[in-house]
Formats: sequence, structure tokens, C-alpha cells
Amino acid sequence: MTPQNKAAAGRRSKATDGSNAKQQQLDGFATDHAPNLTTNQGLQIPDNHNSLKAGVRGPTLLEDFILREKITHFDHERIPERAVHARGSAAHGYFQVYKSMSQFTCADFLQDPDAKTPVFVRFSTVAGSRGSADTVRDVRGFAVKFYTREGNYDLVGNNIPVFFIQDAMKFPDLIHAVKPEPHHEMPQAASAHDTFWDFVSLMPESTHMLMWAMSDRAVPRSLRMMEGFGVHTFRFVNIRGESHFVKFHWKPKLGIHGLAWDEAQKVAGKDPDFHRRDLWEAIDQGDFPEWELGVQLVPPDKASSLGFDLLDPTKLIPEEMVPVQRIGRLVLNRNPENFFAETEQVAFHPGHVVPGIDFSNDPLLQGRLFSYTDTQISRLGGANFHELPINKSVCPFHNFQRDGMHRQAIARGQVAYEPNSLGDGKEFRVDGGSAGFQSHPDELESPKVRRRSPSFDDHFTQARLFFNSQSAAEKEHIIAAFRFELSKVDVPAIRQRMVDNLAHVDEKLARRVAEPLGIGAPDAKAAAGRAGYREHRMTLPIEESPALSMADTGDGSIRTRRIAILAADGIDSASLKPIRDALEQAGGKCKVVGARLGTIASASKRQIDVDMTFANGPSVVFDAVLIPGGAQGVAALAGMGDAVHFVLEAYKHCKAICTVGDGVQLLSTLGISANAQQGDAPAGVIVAATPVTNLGDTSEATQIAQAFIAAIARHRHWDRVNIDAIPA
Ligand code: HDD
Repeated sequence: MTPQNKAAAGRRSKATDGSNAKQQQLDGFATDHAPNLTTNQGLQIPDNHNSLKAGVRGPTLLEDFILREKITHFDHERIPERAVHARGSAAHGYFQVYKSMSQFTCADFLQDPDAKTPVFVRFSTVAGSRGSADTVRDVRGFAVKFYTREGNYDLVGNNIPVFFIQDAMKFPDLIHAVKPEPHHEMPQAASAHDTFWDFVSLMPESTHMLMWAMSDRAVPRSLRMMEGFGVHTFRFVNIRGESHFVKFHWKPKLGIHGLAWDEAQKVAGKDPDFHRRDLWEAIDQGDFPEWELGVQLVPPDKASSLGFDLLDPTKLIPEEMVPVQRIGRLVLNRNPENFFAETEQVAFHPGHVVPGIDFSNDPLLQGRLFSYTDTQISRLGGANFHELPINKSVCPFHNFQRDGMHRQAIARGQVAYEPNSLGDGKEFRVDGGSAGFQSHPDELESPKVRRRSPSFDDHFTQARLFFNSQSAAEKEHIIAAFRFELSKVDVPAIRQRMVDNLAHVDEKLARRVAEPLGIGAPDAKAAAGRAGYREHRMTLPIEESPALSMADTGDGSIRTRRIAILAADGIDSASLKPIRDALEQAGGKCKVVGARLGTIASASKRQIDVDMTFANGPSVVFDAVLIPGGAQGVAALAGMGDAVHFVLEAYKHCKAICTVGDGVQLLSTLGISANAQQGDAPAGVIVAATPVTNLGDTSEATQIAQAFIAAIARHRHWDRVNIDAIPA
């Protein structure tokens, strides 16, 4: 057990709110380091360095069962990775409802505000392999397993509220198109290639999701700073059997923030585990990530008046039409003990529901209800994966399913069938009772057809709503992303087909995307003439939905933001200290970055510890930069290519920068005009021109620190001008 998890276990064991139920169960399976080694049969191993040989220089003996057991086990350590969502990171925590939702659902875990339901949450990318980089452009999985007292409930969602396709029949095609191309297995973890764009350009229903996938949502700054969505419409059902349609949302406390695309690509090389590390460190340091669970509730008789079909997973319900009610909070407060046992072996399934939550007829969801158990059987080696510790429900389970690979439970007695009278001496029959999970009695009387509902036809109106709702900078990022992706497509006809489709979203968008692609102007008519195209039919009461933008989200804090303090011999430590203290008090994580590890000497000969080097702590893994004063130190930094590159790159990626005293000279040396007195400091650049000595004065330093904190809290200053001129 890690020291942090030990401490958490101490706190948990006293909990009376139910939050420790899963942990107590898992503890029963845990094993710890022991002072000796044994075989799997319990036999003590005397020597773990040498195999059994015929003479010290002779051949190894087949008899060496200790060697054979060790190597055999090693040979079988790998299991198939997930077909999609292979790369993931997870954490434990709890969910707590704010007030009883009994009016809408009888789900037990949504009744008692004093109860905490244990959860295990796994975040993932979709396309890449298990070892791929975290910051690739992709949808993120957001899968939550609630270990409720009525059984496991899995909300298996994404960080984007809509999907590429409307029917599960197309899922294998979609995934085959986005995965590395089958002939040469390239590219890894990227949608920027011919087969993906070939497929989606022929499937106009993917257009809405493409807008999201090309936005900054697909390059999150942190898994802790993204929304989650159940995507499909589900049902809440109350104790009286009354049902409401429901859409689920996860709203992150820290806001929704993205990386710059150039930055994301660089992070993929500099720290491929960027998101995994960020999640782990935040939990390890007690900065527990938090989300609120939101629901949009639609009474069945209102569903037909929304203007779109609730069963169509390429549509969302704008929050301005049906507000999101925040009904509870999710807190992640404990890292897994063992990646394989927990994060890799966890098996989610949208069909794991509890009484009070039911499905809709969304044809994508209906297909998922088959796929997930099926995939676990090959991934986890048989039908008993529910017995793996991480998947086991905390409430008892009992049925007459028997045997199979890796069965753990020992079912006692003569009886393995129902009805029976031999079990405990009286007749036992489970036949039509009113307890337990009851499917909502949806009335169905319809012909068997293999067709798409015409109510799913409009593929562009909500894509346009999304685009219209973005800030100017967000729109530019979407255009740049389409350009980047399509520029990687070899076949011009595919690029053309895609921009023709985009002309139905927004003509200017399509034109801007097409400009650098060496193709003709977007042709909306050509798109309309192709198979798969449908007339736009939807009328929405709104043209913009501010809730769809990531701009200005979050609680205004800088909790867990990473701030680099550039350092070289001769910097001024007196002016640095009060600003650093204020940043850390506000929850920022400061690291001193220099040319080498060890210490540097400040102008006043104070020793300052260097935490990271320019090589192992590049600007792309930080959110902000503080350049201290001190003429000699600043001159030294200006003479180091790595330091110069660091600042230019941070500036290009629109990060908050604060310079103190002489520090401003580093900016001007780089050609960044930042004279605060003339009011020409660029957005997000805080220039403390005050004579350095005065900064020892706390009030002065506090003001500067507060301005810097406000700039960091805005996350990025995307509207910064002239960044294209910077060769970072
Ligand atoms: Fe899926 C995994 C989310 C459509 C078939 N899916 C998987 C995971 C997430 C999602 C988050 C990873 C779970 C984990 O961390 O282990 N999937 C979605 C969402 C969808 C969606 C939000 C649309 C709204 N998926 C979808 C369809 C199918 C699948 C239509 C098949 C018909 N998904 C799978 C799968 C996976 C999976 C092949 C791979 C590994 C696994 O299930 O456990 O069965």
C-alpha cells in the first residue's frame, strides 16, 4: 500500500457513510510485500538468481520447476488490450447525491444525501493502443462504475455529448476507419489519415461530432478539466413506474480547458503520460478532482416537441432548452494500488443498470448493450470476469450460473437450477415478482424494419449550433484542426468531399478550411447530391448555446496549475519569494527550472533549489511562467537557447507570463513588446516594472501576484496577437 493510500485507508475505515464498502472488499484481495519468496504453491525459494544446472557451466535442467513456473507465468502476463479505449487511467472515489431524486427515480444511490456510493472511474482515449500518448487529438472516454447497494451501475460515457454514428451497425466500420490503416498499421492514435476522413466524409451524420472532435475538447489540458456525458438518452423511473427521459452530464469543478494543438503534439513526445501523471499527482497530493452530476429531464409527452429526436445519439439537448440540474458530486480521492488488477481489468458495460434507471430505444445504445459483455469474454478470458475484485459488486449476488474459466466462487449444494425444491427444503421459484429490476413497460407495436428513422435525418443544424456557439479563438482552433487533419489525407477527392459537407454547416468555415488544401471551393450542392445526405429539417428555438463553449469556465482558482520559475545564477530571490508564496497559497504548483539540477545562487547569494531542467521540464508541461528579476540572472537566461525557447514557446501557446523587474528584458530581447507603463503588455503578460527592491513590500507583491493569478485562472490567452510570427 502506498503511504498516501495507507493514510486514506485509515480515514476510510472510520467512515459510516458507505464510501468505504468497495475498499474494504478490495482490501480482502490485497497482498503486500513479504520478506521471503515462494512458488505459487507456497514453497519457499532459496535462490532467485540461478537456475538449476548440471554443473555450474552445464545445461539447465528441465526439472527446474521453479524456473519453469516463473517463466511460464511471465510468458502469459499480457491480455488483449481493449478493442477501443485501450489507453486509460483510473481512480477510486465516491458519489454523493445533493438531495433525494425520488420524484424521478427509485435508484437507491440517488436517494440519501448522507450516503456516499463508492465509484471507480476510468478515463481513456479511443483510437490509440495501450502505450500510446495521452495528448493526441481524440475523444476521451469517461466511464464511471458506481458500486451501489443494489448492484453495479455503469455510466459509460465520453467527454463529447454526441457520437459519430446513429446505429451500432456502423460501429465496427467507424472503428476500422479510425484505427491505424490495416495494411501498414499507421498512424498510431490519430484520426488524421485517409481511411477516417474517407469514412466520415461519406457519412454526413458524423458532421456534428466532427465539429466537437476538431475543437479543443479533443485535446484536454487535464482529465480533471473535461466534461463527461452519458451521450444517449436514458430513462429515470420512479417507484410509481413513472418515467422521464434523462441525459447525464459531468461538470468539472476546475472548468473545461484545452491544450494548444502545437503544445499537445509536443507533450505527446516530451511526456506521453501527461494526463495519467497529472491525475495521479493531483490525487496523490490531496487535490481531489471533482465533478457535479447533472441531469436534463424530459417528460415523455414533451419529447416530441424538442425539434429533434431524443433517440438520435448525434443530437444533444441544448442546455438553454432544458437546463441541467446538478444533483450530486463525484470526488476522486484514491489512486489504484495496482494498474493491471484495477485499471486494466475493470469491465464496464452500459447494460449494468439498477432499478430506477432504464434504456431508451436509441439504436446505438441498443447495440452497445450486446457488445460490452461480449468483448470482456475475450479480453478477460471467460465469462467469470464479474468475479475479479475490481468488478465485483459490493452487494451479494446469487444465481445458478456455474463453472467456466477461472471460477472463484464455490457454490455449495446439490441445486444449480430454478425452480427447485431441494435447495433449502421448500419450493423456490423466481417468476414474475414485483421486486428487483423492472423494465419500463414501453409500448411497442411496430413492423420489423431495417431502416433509419426519418426523424434522424438532419445532420447539420446542431453542428452549426455548436460552431455558432464558440468564441472567436475556439472557431479558429476548429478551422486549424480541420486543415491539419485534412492536409494529412492523401486523396484530394476525400478532402473535397469533406469541405463540401462542411459548407452545410457554415460556408465561411468550409471556405477557410479549404483554403490551404489545394482543392476547389466547397460545393454544397455536390454534397447534397451524394448518398447519405439528408435535407436539414430541424428548427431550433436558439441559434447559439453559450454552454457549448469552453471559454471562461471553471471556479476561477489556479489550483494545481503548474508554474515554471526560470532561474539562473544571479536572479533576485527577494522579489521572487512573495510572489511564489502567493501562487502556492492559491494552490499553484511552482517548479524552479534551470539549466541543471542542484542549486543556483541568487544575487544576494541565497541558494535556490532547482527542481527541473529545461530538458526534463519543457514549457509545454507548464501552464504559466514566472521570470524573476536580477540583471545578472536575466542576462544569463537570455544567453541560454533553452531558456529563450522556453519563454517564446509559452508565449506562443498563450500562457500567462509574469516578469519581475529586469525580467522584462528577457521578453523584449525576444521581440515581445511588453511595456506595461505604455499599456502594451500583451494579453496575459504581467509586467512588474516596479523597482525590484520595492517588491519586498508585500502589498506591491500581492498586487502583482493577484494579477498573475487572475491571468493563470483564465487558463490561456487565446486572443494574443502575432503568435504565428513566433518560430517555436
Ligand atoms: Fe464503447 C469501450 C464509450 C459506443 C463497443 N466505450 C468503451 C469505453 C468507453 C466507451 C468510455 C471504455 C470503457 C473502459 O474504460 O473500460 N462507446 C462509448 C460511448 C459510445 C460508445 C460514449 C457512444 C455513445 N461502444 C460503442 C458502440 C459499441 C461500443 C456503438 C459497439 C456496438 N466500447 C465498445 C467495446 C468496448 C468499448 C468494444 C471496448 C472495451 C470494452 O468495451 O470494454 O465493447
